[in-house]
Amino acid sequence: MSGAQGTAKWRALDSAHFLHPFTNHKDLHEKGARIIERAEGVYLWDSDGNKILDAMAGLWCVNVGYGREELAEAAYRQIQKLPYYNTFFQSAHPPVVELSTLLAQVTPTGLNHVFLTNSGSEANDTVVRMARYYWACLGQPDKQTIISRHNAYHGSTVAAASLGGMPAMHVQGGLPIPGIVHINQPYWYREGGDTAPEEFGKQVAQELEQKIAELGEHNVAAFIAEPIQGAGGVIVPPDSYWPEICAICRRHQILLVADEVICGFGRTGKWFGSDYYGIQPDLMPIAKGLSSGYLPIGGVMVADHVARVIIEEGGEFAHGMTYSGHPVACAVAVANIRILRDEGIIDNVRDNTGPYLQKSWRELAVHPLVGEARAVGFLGALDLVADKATRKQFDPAGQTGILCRDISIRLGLIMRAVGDTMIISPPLVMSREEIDELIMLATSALDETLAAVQGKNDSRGAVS
Ligand code: PXG
Repeated sequence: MSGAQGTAKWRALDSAHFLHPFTNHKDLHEKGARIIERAEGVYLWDSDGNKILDAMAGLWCVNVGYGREELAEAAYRQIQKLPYYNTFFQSAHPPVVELSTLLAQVTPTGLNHVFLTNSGSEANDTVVRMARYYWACLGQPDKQTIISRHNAYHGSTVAAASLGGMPAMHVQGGLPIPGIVHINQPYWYREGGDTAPEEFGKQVAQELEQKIAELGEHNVAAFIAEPIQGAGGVIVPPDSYWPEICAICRRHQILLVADEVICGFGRTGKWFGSDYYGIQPDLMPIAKGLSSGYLPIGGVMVADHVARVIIEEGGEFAHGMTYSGHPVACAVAVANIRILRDEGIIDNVRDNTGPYLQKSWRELAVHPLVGEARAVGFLGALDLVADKATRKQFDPAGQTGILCRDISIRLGLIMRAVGDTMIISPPLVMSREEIDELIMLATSALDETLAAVQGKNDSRGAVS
């Protein structure tokens, strides 16, 4: 069944049975879900046959684009040969060893070990346990507290949501768990006021040092941050931020955790956000682009000096999942990394399509609705404002973003709204022509949004 009838059937069954993540179900049941049936390259097709340009790469993950036969074949071959075996009890299999070796090659220098998980959330749960375990192995069991940032996103399990700094997540389920505290984020446009960006970057980084002093260095295990905050609104820190953070972590002997779940595997035009900013992390969670989302897999890259302690000083690290190092997911991740490497996809983002996208995207700053347009690699954000001169936000906050998102999707472009910030994270294989289409559609979405907020147009892009 296809077309309107098919859509109605899928929507009815979806409403009847499926509980969606991060969704207000009452709203969804009134509207009905968008049913995506297939995809190719950078395009999706919904059950009504609409073709949609996916400027979010699924959920920041389909880095090599949709429809890569090599990945389907890698999965098929591995399922035939060995669909599952565990990596507990002193077992391994070729795909997990191959992936671990390949990861040691493509990740920053000194990160030559990996602990594998099934998602970014599990990777960050692993970070919490491993960082604390590391210090315990070194005879410093009080070094337990992990410092994170307000408005960070590190996942949705209990520990990962606690690391995250999203108030809406913390109020549900009594989070954060003990031993996790937050400092401010380096969001200059919304929080920097009259302070120059570089000065602001330094100031917020120095909050880390203040927090360490307040807690006592002997109680702090680690600091965790995304090189560029993704789900928080593609927040690009001022250049002064990361060097200061790195220096503080070294000065005080606390582990530096760079959450590369979004920034990893080419998103910034370098293999990792840590390469982009010159960060040398001690632990580095990865997921999403690791398999381009074709199968669920995540992990934590572990620096040699941390791995040495766990291997030589520890006994058994009592942590792991049935599917840690799942052979089929590993085989797909290996094939995916080879595509990224052998086709020069990341270099192309760095040298060709990335600069092209960034230039066009930044030009959207002339639009009356756009306060700031920022972009790095294949990540972009537009902060929508009611008044450009004062950076005044819309009241109520968030509705204009949702309006713009709904208009955008109706026009055939998946752009995501974080409050009143529009964000993109396209597949890394997007061509210049497809970028032109993205910019054209985003411009139309902004124009229609402006007309709607000015009340000139009874837009069909209803607020959800
Ligand atoms: N770290 C970061 C930096 C992430 O962005 C996770 C960890 C957790 O990964 P898993 O695989 O457990 O989802 C993420 C995930 C959004 C959105 O709305 C972003 C994520 C997940 C779901 C929604 O932007 N990022």
